[in-house]
Amino acid sequence: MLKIWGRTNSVNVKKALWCAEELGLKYERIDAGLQFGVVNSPEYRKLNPNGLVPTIEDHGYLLWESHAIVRYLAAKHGAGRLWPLDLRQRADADRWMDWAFTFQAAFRPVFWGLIRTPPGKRDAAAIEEGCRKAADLLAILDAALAGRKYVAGDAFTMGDIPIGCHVQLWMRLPIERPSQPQLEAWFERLLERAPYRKVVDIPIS
Ligand SMILES: N[C@@H](CCC(=O)N[C@@H](CS)C(=O)NCC(=O)O)C(=O)O
Repeated sequence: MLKIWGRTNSVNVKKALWCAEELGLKYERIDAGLQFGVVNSPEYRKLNPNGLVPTIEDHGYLLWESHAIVRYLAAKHGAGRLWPLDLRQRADADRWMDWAFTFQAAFRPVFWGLIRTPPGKRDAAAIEEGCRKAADLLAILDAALAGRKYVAGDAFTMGDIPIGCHVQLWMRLPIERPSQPQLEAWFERLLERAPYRKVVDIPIS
């Protein structure tokens, strides 16, 4: 059976879990990272020398890097659905997957500042700047979503998965957000999906 190492509140682990859920895969999840430790043990470092989550093992095949995991699972089990067969549609999906790391870098000070830093130690200026940069980037996605339901067209694909995990945090954190109607409508469409509600839209911690 597919094994997925990683704590459920990690945004990168959520990407692997959401993809597996969308594909209807059976998997075993093993807690690892932050309070669970595990990632610095010699045994885990043999699976993933970075000491990060997620990592998967699929019948003896080891893979780390969340977006590579999403691509692998989508290609293996979701050809013509999560994994677009049309080259340009797949490139579109790939584009938004890679872009999600650009968004993650800009947004990280906001998430870490508000959720993983005690109130007395927060850097308000860094949080504010992160919010501004994140909103500016999301304006690009908001515009791209005009006239399409999902990031790579009218069908849900792997391209929606990484950025969909980051946008859940953006939408649920107690921050001011500019009105971005296409982005909000897309988030509502993601919320209609049971796998998204199950593993992504969970309380933030
Ligand atoms: N680029 C990697 C980044 C992985 C990463 O930074 N994972 C974080 C969780 S989101 C982690 O392992 N942090 C250390 C920990 O949880 O102990 C990926 O996408 O898989």
